[in-house]
Amino acid sequence: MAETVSDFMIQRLSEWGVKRIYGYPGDGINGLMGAFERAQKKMDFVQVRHEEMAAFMACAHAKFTGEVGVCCATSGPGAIHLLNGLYDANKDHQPVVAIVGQQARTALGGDYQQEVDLVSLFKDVAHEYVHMATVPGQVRHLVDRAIRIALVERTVTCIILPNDLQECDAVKAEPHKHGTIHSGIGYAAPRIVPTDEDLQRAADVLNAGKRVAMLVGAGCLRATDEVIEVAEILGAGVAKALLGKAAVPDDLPFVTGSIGLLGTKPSWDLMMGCDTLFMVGSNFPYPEFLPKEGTARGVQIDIDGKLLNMRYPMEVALVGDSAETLRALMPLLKKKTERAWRKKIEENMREWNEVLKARALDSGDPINPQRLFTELSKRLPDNCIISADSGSSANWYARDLMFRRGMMGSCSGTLATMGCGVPYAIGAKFAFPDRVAIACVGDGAMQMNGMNELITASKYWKEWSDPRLIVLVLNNCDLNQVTWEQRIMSGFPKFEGSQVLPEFPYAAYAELIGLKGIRLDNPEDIGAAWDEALSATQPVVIDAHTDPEIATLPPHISMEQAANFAKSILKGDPDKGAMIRQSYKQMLDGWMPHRRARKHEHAEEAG
Ligand SMILES: Cc1ncc(C[n+]2csc(CCOP(=O)(O)OP(=O)(O)O)c2C)c(N)n1
Ligand SMILES: [Mg+2]
Repeated sequence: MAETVSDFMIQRLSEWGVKRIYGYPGDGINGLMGAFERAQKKMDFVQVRHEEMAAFMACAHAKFTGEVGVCCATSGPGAIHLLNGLYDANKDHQPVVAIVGQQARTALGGDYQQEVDLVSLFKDVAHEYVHMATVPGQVRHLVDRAIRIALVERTVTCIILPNDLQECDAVKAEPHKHGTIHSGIGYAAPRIVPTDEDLQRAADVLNAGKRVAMLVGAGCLRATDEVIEVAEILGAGVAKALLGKAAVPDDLPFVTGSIGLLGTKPSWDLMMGCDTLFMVGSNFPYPEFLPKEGTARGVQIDIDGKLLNMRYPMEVALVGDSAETLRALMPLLKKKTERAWRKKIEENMREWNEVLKARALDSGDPINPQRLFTELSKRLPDNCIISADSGSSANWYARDLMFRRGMMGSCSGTLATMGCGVPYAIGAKFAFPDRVAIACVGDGAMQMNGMNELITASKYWKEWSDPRLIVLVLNNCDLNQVTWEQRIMSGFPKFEGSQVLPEFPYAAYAELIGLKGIRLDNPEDIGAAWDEALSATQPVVIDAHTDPEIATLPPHISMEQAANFAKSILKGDPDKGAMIRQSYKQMLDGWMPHRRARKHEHAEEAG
């Protein structure tokens, strides 16, 4: 059989280094599936339960490896299903290529079955590059450009392939004549560093500052040593945006952890007390957690000039790669000898760690979710990869897990979509089969799609050299994050009609599909459950029955938020008794953590 357009496409993708494509079949991509079958050694096809999951996994691949992620889907419904996962990649600036089928060229424009205007459909999410092939000779440059543009622009691109074209004979090279394209393979990322004069301007501001606060994001994930060294020179504290959680280890005393609604109090104090804000590789959105305009001088570095000077009016805002730029900056920085600011930050962190401890030790009904995370934190295996879904789990992931060097973690940072937790962890297992992956997911997200994707795990786990994939389900029978947002942001009582979730036996379900299930409803058993899951020889679901009345308290509560909370009680929140009790305990922990933690310890000793 002559090589088809589809064979050539897969060959070309593999020459670009792509080894795996996540997808789901359909007659819009039958030709492509035939080529996968013929290319078995060259390209893996990972069959998911839903095309959106394929896009999440491709996004996870990009996030955890730095390489391009690829997903594919059939025409019409399959292509439409990809969208949310592709938006997740787009908003978090990940290079992902989507390959979608289309009806036959002869049928297009004929209101044919499953005919959807895919160029228009993908025009927003893949605005940098979306093209439909109409003749075989286009395929070479469509693949080359889709991958290159995804990498250069750190974005989503899309190739649309009509099904009849997929089975045409391949055209590897067009004749050397007018109107043809002759593209090639390969992309090497450039070194991007600001000019010497601009670096000096940045250094002058940073050197003049007495209280420097660094805020680092996803752009610093590959700049760990540089961030630490610059922070040491500047005597700065380092706060981390959610996607930058793995950028610097949490065991350094000047790292204040997460920032924002799911942030820490020391990050809040760092931002409110600094005289100089140094933002590197972050597009953290919420202004109320940054210094008030005019109270601090600002320096920013970002690889993407479009993201500069948007969140805070910076005095010096430079386009540059984080690691390269910080390295170039170091010789221009003067070591700060006055260390009072730094001491204060470290003191705040010591206090805060007590608060976290005390809050996690508060009793819950039946389980205080924070305790699950602090117990996991002590046991995190080296080089593990953690995902968190959108929901209350993102708060505990951000605050209670202490990352060490070599670990990775992610979530849907900018789109903040539910449903990414389980597919991200599966994507992590395919990319790094020898590492432990742990997904922290709410019961809403499990019911939305996590449970289905566990079937994908049950299909593939035996292929992984280390089978450990652990899914922690926060089973609170509630869409808890939103319940609390309704209470605190809007002053509405919990609307049971929208918030309460049906019960479901997640552990039993895991067993049903050949995985291990651990049902957890006693706080005394948390440590043992983690030990069991972490030593399992197959994927595990921990079905943890957690208390929905433990608030995901922001690090700083405004008067308006406190008033809203009170309003939601006055308006008759159905859970007000437990909610007031739990919130009171958690707030007390914030005020006098030492006394509270000691009390817990005594109580534990007493029995
Ligand atoms: C696709 C999608 N739908 C709705 C939301 C809004 N939302 C954010 S968090 C959340 C609740 C999540 O509930 P669950 O998964 O049970 O986690 P919990 O907060 O209860 O721990 C909702 C509905 C969203 N972010 N994404
Ligand atoms: Mg829930």
